[in-house]
Amino acid sequence: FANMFGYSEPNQRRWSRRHGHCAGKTQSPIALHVSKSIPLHMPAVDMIGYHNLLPHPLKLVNNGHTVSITIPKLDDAAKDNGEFMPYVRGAKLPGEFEVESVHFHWGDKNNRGAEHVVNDIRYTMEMHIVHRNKKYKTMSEALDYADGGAVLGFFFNLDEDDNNGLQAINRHLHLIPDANNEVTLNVTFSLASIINGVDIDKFYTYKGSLTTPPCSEAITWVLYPDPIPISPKQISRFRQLADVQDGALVDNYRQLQPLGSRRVFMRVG
Ligand code: B30
Ligand code: ZN
Repeated sequence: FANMFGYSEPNQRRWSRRHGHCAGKTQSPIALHVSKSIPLHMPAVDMIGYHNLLPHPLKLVNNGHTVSITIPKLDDAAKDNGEFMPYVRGAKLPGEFEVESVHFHWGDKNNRGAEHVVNDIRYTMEMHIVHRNKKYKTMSEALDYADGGAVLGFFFNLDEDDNNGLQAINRHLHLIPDANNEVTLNVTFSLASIINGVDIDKFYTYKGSLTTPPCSEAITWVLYPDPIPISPKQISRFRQLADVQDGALVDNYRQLQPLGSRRVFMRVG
């Protein structure tokens, strides 16, 4: 695990030694504020195929820094059969972006875990649906370009009831307790089922980076401030996972980065 990265403050300050982009001027995450954003008339994000079941076999991976759902690429037979990967376009997205993976950032305590801060609120968890610009063949190629990726970010806050959509993931977390554990899910689900109930007409968007090394400045961010509920039992399953050093995998969020000369846009109808 020589190039593993850690989330402690001293560790985060060292990211840029190996990954120069982490010291760039358009990094993520940032603090989002209604009053500091530019209201803009723009279409909502079109989420095409978000209601379809994801292709299987889905894998759920504890990679030591997050839990990631990896989505298999479609083979030719599936494509001939009319299947396609869910994708997004619209808003200020520079093209069409296919879904690649989904992962989470969470805290050890309820008042932290999310990466972006929304109107001074640090939510309990943030989910990232990662997409690759269709004009690039692989994510690693896409990350070399400013228009390479798009991440839709969703926030979670505590609620007494279990979130049924999240259960598709949550009930498997105990099967991947340690770093580099993975499990193949025998059931699939739709992206729409996880973000069910969110007001997708309300969002912030800005140009930034991956929030982990290599911190590539390739991401158009879209963040939905309307939080999704998660129960105490559900968040505790995330907190029970272990990281690479066998410590608790918690507080896997990056420090806020300077906005610099960038502008954040907020959709108005
Ligand atoms: S995030 O949404 O900004 N947190 C990547 C994508 C999105 C974000 C962060 C990273 C990404 O594609 N990283 C390169 C691929 N990774 C594999 C992975 O996603 O699990 C390689 C790696 O970093 O070692 Cu972790
Ligand atoms: Zn992320």
